[in-house]
Amino acid sequence: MAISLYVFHFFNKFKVFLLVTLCLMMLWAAFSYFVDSGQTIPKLKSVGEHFGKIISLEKEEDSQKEEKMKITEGVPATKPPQGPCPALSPYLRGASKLTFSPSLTLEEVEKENPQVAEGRYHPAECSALQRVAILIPHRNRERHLLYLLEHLHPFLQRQQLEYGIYVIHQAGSTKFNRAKLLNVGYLEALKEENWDCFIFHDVDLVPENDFNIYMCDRQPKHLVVGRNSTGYRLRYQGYFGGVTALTRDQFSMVNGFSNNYWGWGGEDDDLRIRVEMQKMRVMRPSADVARYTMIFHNRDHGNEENRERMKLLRQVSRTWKTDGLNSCSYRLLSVEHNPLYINITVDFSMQPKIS
Ligand code: UD2
Ligand code: MN
Repeated sequence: MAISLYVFHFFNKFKVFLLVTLCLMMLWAAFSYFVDSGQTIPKLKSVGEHFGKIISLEKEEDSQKEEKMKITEGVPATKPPQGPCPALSPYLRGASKLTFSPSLTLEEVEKENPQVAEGRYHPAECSALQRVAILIPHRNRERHLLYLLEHLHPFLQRQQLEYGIYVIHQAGSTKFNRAKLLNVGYLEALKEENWDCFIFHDVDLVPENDFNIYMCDRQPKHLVVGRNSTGYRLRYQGYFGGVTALTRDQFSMVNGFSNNYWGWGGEDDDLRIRVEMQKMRVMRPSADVARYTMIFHNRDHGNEENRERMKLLRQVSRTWKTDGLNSCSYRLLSVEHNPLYINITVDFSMQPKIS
């Protein structure tokens, strides 16, 4: 009895200590079981390894990114897809008073138009509604050409057009042939771009109002209602000279201009007759917008009045099918891509002269 009382008393006194010891022994047994079966440590090890891999992958990606950045430095990022330009450009200003400085140089005009390359431009912010080729017949009018380029480039850019300016230069001293030069311009320009619209443009006519839009329409357009030298009034009802806009198809449908008008006059009326014969109707913008300044000039040497023109005009219905784009022969001397325009030089000296 005394012994049993002593044992009870012993356990009672040390019960907390004994319980803790028991728990520790059980934990150690469990731990050593896992260590022996090889489960715990490898798992921990693999997590560690994976973690290490993530860190090293990130390092690798960073270095690849750096490498890529080095390679693409200076190359513009790929452009986001562009929507069409608005029907009416937000940059239009309306009427402007034109000035022509006698000291202006081509270099100055080039500096003013850094976005123009080899005579061509397209808007950066949207895709233009039409691709327009401006065709300018030219001989010995350098000053006029400079003034026209000065005003026309910013004018066309404000209209958000994709465009190219072609100057078609007649070499030699053969009688000037404006219409044939324009046929050459059309044929040569189409060799380098499938232009939608052609603007046939005198070198000495500068547009005064940028609401006079240099785009083609469903009908051939005559853009000069008035000019300073004629009190801004239409010269006569069927007048179709100066600046006209025809689509690629409209111009091809009439077989282009006649090639047979040597010297001054008649070729513009001939084109109007061709247009009317195809049941097309000449359109004009409103008179307050279709205004031009014609830089003053005298009649050029080599462009004397064509006395045959009335006779030729009476024959259009018989001749238009065989005289035009499909019979335009010429000797191409050069095509030069200058910063502000494409210069096409042709020789017509092998052509029969009518005077
Ligand atoms: C009118 C017409 C023009 C044309 C011409 C008759 C207007 C505003 N213009 O112009 O479109 O029908 O009569 O042919 O009504 N050129 C040269 N160098 C020359 C000669 C002519 O570059 O030596 C070019 C130049 O682009 C000039 C165009 O041909 O603007 C028309 O010649 P113009 O200006 O002498 O004739 P003009 O003003 O009577
Ligand atoms: Mn003129």
